[in-house]
This record gives sequence, structure tokens and C-alpha cells, in this order.
Amino acid sequence: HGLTTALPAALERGEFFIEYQPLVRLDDGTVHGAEALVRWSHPQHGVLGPDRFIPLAEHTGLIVPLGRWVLEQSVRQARFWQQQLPEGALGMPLRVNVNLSPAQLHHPGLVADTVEVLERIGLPPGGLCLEVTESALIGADEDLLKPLRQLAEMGVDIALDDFGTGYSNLANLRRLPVSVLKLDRSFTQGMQQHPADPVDLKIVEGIVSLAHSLELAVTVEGVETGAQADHLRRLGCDTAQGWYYARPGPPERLHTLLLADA
Ligand code: G
Ligand code: G
Ligand code: MN
Ligand code: NA
Repeated sequence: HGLTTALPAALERGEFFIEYQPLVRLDDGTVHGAEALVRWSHPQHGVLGPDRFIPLAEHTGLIVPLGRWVLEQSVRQARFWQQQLPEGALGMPLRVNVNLSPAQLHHPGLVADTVEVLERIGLPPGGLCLEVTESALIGADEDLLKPLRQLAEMGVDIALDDFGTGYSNLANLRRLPVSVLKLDRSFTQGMQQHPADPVDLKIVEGIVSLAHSLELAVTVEGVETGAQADHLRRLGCDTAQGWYYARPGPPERLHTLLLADA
């Protein structure tokens, strides 16, 4: 595959870049962080989304150096935001969310690399949230969970991404070192129609109640309309992400949003 063989040189040549999508508090609409989403500016094919190349990078192992690059860029950006910009909601420092793929989770250097980057750049661990998909943790044994547990104990937040799409094992949540559930956008989509899908409302209500009883925060993805945001706020979700608030964009876009909040 042409794209696969081009990946290492693309990383060397600096063809990857990161867009940030704001994470917003549902109660007052203030920005409290952003998710880092990598893109490839390919010299022939134009800008490629992660769905086009992350699976290839995962397959070849390039995801490890690429993921390290994404982490370093994102941590630098979060450090900049924390130093240069007004604080997010409730005076909390801004956070950055970085996606981890299964191969990164299995890589023995994960904890050491993450600590090294945080220390070198000077970002407090609480400024970083690592997103791991629910499917990557299905059936995870203690060996796989240990690095996440170590990071969580240091103060790095761990979010369970795309929650509710796989074989969600709610009882399993208790033994995972996660502090945030990111509810998959399929639930949000069920709230777009009028009236909202009553089953989706009930499911989200139940998930929020369980999450809060386990002291997990709930972030919802794919919020595209004010009506969806209203439902999700009423159901007790904590934070949201979606086109209604902002599309993924260059880091400067967050500056504008933050300065508008301040
Ligand atoms: O960028 P887009 O909005 O199309 O994101 C598509 C998917 O790609 C998301 O589910 C996200 O988890 C994944 N993704 C985006 N950036 C990264 C990254 O840096 N590393 C990994 N592993 N996945 C990413
Ligand atoms: O990590 P994850 O796959 O959840 O990454 C978020 C993905 O969802 C990205 O591809 C992003 O572009 C996409 N996305 C973000 N907000 C919205 C939205 O409001 N609607 C839809 N359809 N997709 C969104
Ligand atoms: Mn994600
Ligand atoms: Na997701």
C-alpha cells in the first residue's frame, strides 16, 4: 500500500499536523480543554483524516513514534494554553485530550515516555487526558491495565472513548483506571429527531447515573444542535464536544473561544 510505505518519511518531513476540538462544559458553555486530532497533509492526496492512516500506522508499528509526536505537540500546546491564556471554566487550567491506540497501550515505553514528555515540557499531569477506546480494553488483563493505572495514579486522566459502542461491560468499569466516560456520538444522534428517541434518553440517563455513582465524569461526543445539548444537559452529562460548539481546527481557534469566555 502506497500510503503505508510513505508513513515513516511523512513523519520525518513533518507532514502531520494536529487540529484541536474544544471540550465544553454543558452547564455554562465554557471551554475547559480540547481533543487533539491528527491529520496528514499529503503532498499528492491533500489532507487525510486519521481514519485513512491510523489503521495503517497501527499495523506497521509506526503508531508508536507518531503517537509520541502527537503527545509531545499536544503537551506543548496545553502548556502554552495554561501559561498564556485565561483559565478555563471555574478557574481550572485547560487540559488536552490525546488518543492512544491499542499498539501504544501495549508498548512497554508508554509510562516512561509520557512522564518524560510531561516533565521536560513542564505540564502538570492533570493537564493531560489520555483517551483509550472501550474496545481496546475489552478483556484487558492486569498487565495491560497496569501502565494506565500508573499514569492515573500520577494524576493523568484516562477517558474511555467511544463508550457504548462495543460490548460495554458496565460491571467492568469498576476495575478500569478511568475517570471519564466519552459517550459515543450514536447516542447523541438519537436526540436529533423530534421527539428524541426515548430509548436513547433512558440509556443515557442510566449511563450517567452509573458513571456518577462511580465518580466518573461524562463527556458526550457529536453534539450538533442546541436541542441535543439541552437534552444532554438535562440528563446530567458534564461536558460536550461537537460541531454545535466548534469543529476541529487550528490551536489558535481555541484562543478566540477562550478569550470570548473570559
Ligand atoms: O479526526 P476525526 O475527527 O476524523 O477522528 C477520527 C478518529 O481518529 C477518532 O476516533 C480519533 O480517536 C482517531 N484519532 C485522531 N487522532 C488520533 C491520534 O493522534 N492517535 C490515535 N491513535 N487516534 C487518533
Ligand atoms: O476519538 P473520536 O473518534 O471520538 O474523535 C472524534 C471524531 O468525531 C472526529 O472524527 C471528529 O471530527 C468527529 N466529530 C466531532 N464532532 C462531531 C460532530 O458534532 N458530529 C459528527 N458527525 N462528528 C463529529
Ligand atoms: Mn477520541
Ligand atoms: Na470517540
